[in-house]
Parts: sequence; structure tokens; C-alpha cells
Amino acid sequence: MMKSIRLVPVLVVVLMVLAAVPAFSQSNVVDLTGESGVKEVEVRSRGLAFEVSEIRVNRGDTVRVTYVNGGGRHDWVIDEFEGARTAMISAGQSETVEFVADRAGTFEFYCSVPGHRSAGMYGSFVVVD
Ligand SMILES: [Cu+2]
Repeated sequence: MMKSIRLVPVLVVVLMVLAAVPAFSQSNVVDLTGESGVKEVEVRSRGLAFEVSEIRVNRGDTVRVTYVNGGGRHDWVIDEFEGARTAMISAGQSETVEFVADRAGTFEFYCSVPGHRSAGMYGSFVVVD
């Protein structure tokens, strides 16, 4: 009886932490619109998720993305921009790509391994006009 009473506060804390973790990881926005020069961003993956949820740049920016693979075999791709595609790399590897964000809008970056995008391995790439 004593044990179960003492366990309740611990369970509450554990549940609060578990609830907070996804909220943080889903709101990881990298806003580069206020910076000058080449827009550099590092995107890491962990499991079937990218740790960056949104990247924001200005139209015409040269964007340099370094994808760091935290586990598994993945790539980092945006269909709409030429050069916005890394090779398929393994855990612990990284690759940098550079491209020009030559059109405005909201696009999606994702991993092109079958099933990974639908499992949540994607984010937004926003080009502000
Ligand atoms: Cu993947």
C-alpha cells in the first residue's frame, strides 16, 4: 500500500516528460530569413524523424544543408529544387548539399526510403517571397 502511494508522483512526472518530448521536437523551426549570405542549416535524424521540423529562407537564397544521419539508412530530399538531394547514407555519416531556393512557397523535405516519409520522416521548407 505504501509503495503504490509513493509511486503516483513518480508516474505523474514520467507522463509529463513523455508528453513534453514530442511537443518540443515538432516545433523545431530554423528561421534563416533574417540572416545574410549563404543560409546554412544542419539537419539531424533520429530514428524515423528529422530533428528539424521547419526551415525558413528567402526566395533567391543559396541554401547549404548538412544532413547528419543519427541511425539507419536515409537521405534528405526536396523534389522542387535542383540539387536538394543527398546520397543515401548510413548511420553516423553526413552529407552537405547546396541549392538555390528560386521559388517561393511551402515545400516538403523528406527521406525517400520507401515508407519513411509516411512514418513521419519529413518537414517543411518554407521560401518567403
Ligand atoms: Cu529514412
